[in-house]
Amino acid sequence: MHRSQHRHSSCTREWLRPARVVGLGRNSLTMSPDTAKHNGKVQIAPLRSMPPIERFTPVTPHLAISPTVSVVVPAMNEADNLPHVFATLPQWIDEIILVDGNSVDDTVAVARRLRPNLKVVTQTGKGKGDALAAGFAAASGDIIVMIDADGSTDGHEIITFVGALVTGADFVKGSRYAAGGGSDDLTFGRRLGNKVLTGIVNLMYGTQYTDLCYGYNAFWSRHLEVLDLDCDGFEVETLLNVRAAKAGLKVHEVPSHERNRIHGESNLRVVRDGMRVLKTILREWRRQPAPPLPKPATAPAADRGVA
Ligand SMILES: Nc1nc2c(ncn2[C@@H]2O[C@H](COP(=O)(O)OP(=O)(O)OP(=O)(O)O)[C@@H](O)[C@H]2O)c(=O)[nH]1
Ligand SMILES: [Mg+2]
Repeated sequence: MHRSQHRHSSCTREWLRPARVVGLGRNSLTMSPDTAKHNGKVQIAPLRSMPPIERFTPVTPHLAISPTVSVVVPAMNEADNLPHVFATLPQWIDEIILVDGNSVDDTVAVARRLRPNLKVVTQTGKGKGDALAAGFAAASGDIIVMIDADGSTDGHEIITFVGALVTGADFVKGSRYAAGGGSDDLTFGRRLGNKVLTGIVNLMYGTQYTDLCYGYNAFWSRHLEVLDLDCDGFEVETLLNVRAAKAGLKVHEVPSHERNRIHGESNLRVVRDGMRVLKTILREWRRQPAPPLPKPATAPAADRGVA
């Protein structure tokens, strides 16, 4: 057999054997059998459970994902901020759901003008928690991302949340305190309150959260049942974080930078809402543990939806 033919056939045989990359040297990749070097390029054998290639949406020049992504935006009188917020949302998002809190400004009209295919949900109850519950119920994506409508959360960061989900997390928390995160918005009082409340949750639930009351989070929609959102106000993020821990979800934190609200007034009242958060933490402690995790529909998250 000609030498080059021999090289080619041994390479093909190698390619057919299942396995994974086992080491990355300075100039070389140590391969175990489901990778192979062909014409100088490393090739990785397709995973058995991978969806067909048409199901993948490119999200960066280096990454394509197969799960669909819904973004839920609670908004109450945010007409002036929505153009800024929507301008940061990436094109590859499958669905945007605006949950209108009976706004008295042009929130809904502005949103529809910016994104004609937007889904609008008008909440029937009161508060951000109620709005998010309604938005989550209306979402059809495999992944749900929640962001604020006041310009404080940046849609460009969505890829970081989605990236953590497709590589194995069940629930991803934005954190202003993780390395790379920050806030232009936290006053001394809010920072202190958030720190104390985060510490209480970590102590009670064995978590290692660095942030608790932050509105930028994402999760697989299949976990909606265990998250079982049933609250009204700004305690909503705490409830999600505590329920995720109680249900044994794999929670990752990703750094996020919170900006100041661009226009309008905050709806948060530090003492009132701080007390609601504390009550939520204690009430959840007294309640039954969350029901067991649902079985994944197919393979583990890390095996699905990332290319
Ligand atoms: N639909 C709906 N949205 C709400 C309600 N309350 C707050 N929101 C939205 O929830 C998001 C967060 O509310 P903010 O008032 O900014 O509260 P915050 O971010 O904790 O406070 P700041 O840091 O001061 O902005 C914003 O997009 C609000 O428009 C509500 O009752 N219904
Ligand atoms: Mg805000």
